Amino acid sequence: RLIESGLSQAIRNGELKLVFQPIVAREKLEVTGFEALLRWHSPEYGMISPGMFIPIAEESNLIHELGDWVIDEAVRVLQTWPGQYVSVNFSPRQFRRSNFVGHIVERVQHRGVSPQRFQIEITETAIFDDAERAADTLYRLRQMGFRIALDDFGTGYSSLYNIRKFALDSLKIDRSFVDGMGKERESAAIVHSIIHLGRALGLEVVAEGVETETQLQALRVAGCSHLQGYYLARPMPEEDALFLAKARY
Ligand code: G
Ligand code: G
Ligand code: MN
Ligand code: NA
Repeated sequence: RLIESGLSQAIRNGELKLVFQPIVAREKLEVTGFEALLRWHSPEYGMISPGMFIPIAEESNLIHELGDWVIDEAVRVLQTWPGQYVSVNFSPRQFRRSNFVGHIVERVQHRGVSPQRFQIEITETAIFDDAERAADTLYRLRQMGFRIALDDFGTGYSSLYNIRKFALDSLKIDRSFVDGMGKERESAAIVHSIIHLGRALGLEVVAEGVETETQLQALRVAGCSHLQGYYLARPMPEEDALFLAKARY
């Protein structure tokens, strides 16, 4: 309750902001896009992680108000970059709202932003419950040119079923596999399998949570098309993202 009313106020009081983490291409490490990540600086409680408040917002309609704020803010910042895309996380309830496609089109395309520069990140949880409806939604979004990424790939249910059935552009390898790569054979094998699968299907494959030079090199050698993680760059404020976007494009 407390967080819920606090959060609603936080939106109005400007306590929320987005930070942006670069997603870079394998070869020359140029920045092709940025993932938008939500931050709440509460004057009362300090920094609160989205991992903490998104699940609470998800329990009420607040998730829509919050989500719309994120979309609008992401679109605003995106328009300052020369060509990169923004990748926005959507929670399952946002994705399942009625007329999700119309809603996104209105907030992005109708503001003169090319859908090719707006990536929708969803997890398998979002598409698992009603696969047929989800497939239809994704198909229509992709028809309009929006980019679709499957986040935390490998941790959800029926992963292989999902990538066969759904219109996607990108698979994001969950960082737990990247983290385990140098530790157990199993993680390394899973990472390699996802990379091969993605390539065979013509999808971009993004390794998340790259934290060391060793991981970076192993992933490049394995042919992973894109990389993201603290070793390359931490999530950064709008000004720094703009600087990087201009420098590297
Ligand atoms: O940035 P951080 O590691 O604190 O993010 C924690 C979790 O919150 C991650 O699962 C991330 O996907 C999610 N998250 C971050 N920003 C947003 C957002 O704007 N909307 C939604 N739905 N989830 C977000
Ligand atoms: O669920 P999702 O993949 O959207 O979560 C993204 C979260 O991962 C963000 O909160 C971001 O801060 C965090 N993150 C990004 N890069 C790294 C990394 O290299 N290591 C760790 N541990 N977390 C990361
Ligand atoms: Mn994500
Ligand atoms: Na992820």
